[in-house]
Amino acid sequence: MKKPANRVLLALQLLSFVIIASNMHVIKSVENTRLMTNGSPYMTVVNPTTSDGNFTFFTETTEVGDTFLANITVFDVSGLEAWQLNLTFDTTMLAVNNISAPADHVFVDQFFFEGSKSINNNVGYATWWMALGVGTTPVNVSSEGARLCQLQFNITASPAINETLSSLIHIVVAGESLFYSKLEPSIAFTTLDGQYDYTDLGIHDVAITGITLSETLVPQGYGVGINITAENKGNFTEQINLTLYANTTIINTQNVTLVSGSSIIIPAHWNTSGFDLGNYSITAVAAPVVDEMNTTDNTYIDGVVTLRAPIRDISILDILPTKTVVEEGNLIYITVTVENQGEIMETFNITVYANTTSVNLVDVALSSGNVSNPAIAWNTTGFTKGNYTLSAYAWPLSGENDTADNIMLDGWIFLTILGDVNNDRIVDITDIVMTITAFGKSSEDPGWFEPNWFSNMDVNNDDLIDITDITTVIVEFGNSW
Ligand SMILES: [Ca+2]
Ligand SMILES: [Ca+2]
Ligand SMILES: [Ca+2]
Ligand SMILES: [Ca+2]
Repeated sequence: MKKPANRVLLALQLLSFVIIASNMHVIKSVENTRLMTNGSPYMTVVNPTTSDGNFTFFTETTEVGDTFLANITVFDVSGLEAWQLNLTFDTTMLAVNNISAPADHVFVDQFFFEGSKSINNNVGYATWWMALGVGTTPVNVSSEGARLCQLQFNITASPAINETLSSLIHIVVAGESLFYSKLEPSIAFTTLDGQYDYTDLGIHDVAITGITLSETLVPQGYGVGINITAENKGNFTEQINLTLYANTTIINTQNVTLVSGSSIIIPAHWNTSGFDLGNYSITAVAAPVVDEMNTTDNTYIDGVVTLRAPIRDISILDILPTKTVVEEGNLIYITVTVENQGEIMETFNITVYANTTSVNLVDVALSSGNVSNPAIAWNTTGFTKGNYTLSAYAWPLSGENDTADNIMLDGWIFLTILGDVNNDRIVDITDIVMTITAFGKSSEDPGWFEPNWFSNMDVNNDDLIDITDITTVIVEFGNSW
């Protein structure tokens, strides 16, 4: 395009125009997503991508060195013959690479001049101007708008985590600088600056990174210790809601707070009571936190727990009557020692027999590994005199394999007449001597039971051998059967 000398002169004159009307209204708000004009002249910084004045970027998709375009656009202008632009920006985060005239710029169909472009990325401004040649028709711009020029910005700084770097892309107006933005001939106009925001939102990312099982072959009903390693891979303190599954059944939930960059081992416990026998895959899931993008690492599947049938085994260890010689019709107690040798709490019955006759039955509740000594009463009323072999039988449990130890035959009891402490069917001097010899013994003394059975001389069953017992045997002297 040719630039005759007289038009250069006009352009130079334009540069010396005085300050335009001082009542211009500068619109600072950049929250609009749609440019609103009211029919009066208007100059704006427009993001060609969004068609508004906002230049919003995030570190997820934009990095230092990326560029973006900004249009300088005017609306509702009549008789435009020249424009001049001074645009400022924050040099700590932005630089201008270039100012150019887009293919549809406002003077493209006319004969025009352009000034030299001035870009200063140290101070932070970019200036340019264009003017129509003499004899050309001034341009009218409708509310559809027309572009004056286009700038390419370069992003030069990155925000810190959770920070936003912001800069106005500011149209300098009269009164702010000697070189300011103008529309000629002396067209008053309002402006809308661009708003640049570059934000690092930070990352929200929690993860489960490990599962450790206390054991993998477990008697059903036993507890399983499960340690879950949770990690906060993001930039914020997070509340982690953890759910543990055995196959698809929730077995535990946890809630822990974890600061950025840290990991923690969360101990959990699975009570396997009520779960069927078999294999269970253990899964830990951390619920996604707000704005979490990477949720694939929130689920961790590791380890199989096999629930097996618990071993059930009870055992009779001993039988001990309070005495071996009993007056016919008396009540005596037989202490049965029983052990739960299995893996779970058991409730079962023990029957005590005299020879083959059941004399009593008791319920026993016994936790795993423990021993109990129930004293089982035998009321001998109705039993004929004579010798009875004692036995105790613990009724086998469902699934109990070792039943050989559930029965024990041990000891005997002789039912006889009162005073026959040596069970030879007669009350004679031997019984009297034995009772006198045991005088003073009590149930606290050694030999009360085995091996001496002093208890047999306690004929009135008051746990003490005294004159009453001796007198009783003397009174019964001579009786026999
Ligand atoms: Ca995650
Ligand atoms: Ca057994
Ligand atoms: Ca005797
Ligand atoms: Ca006594």
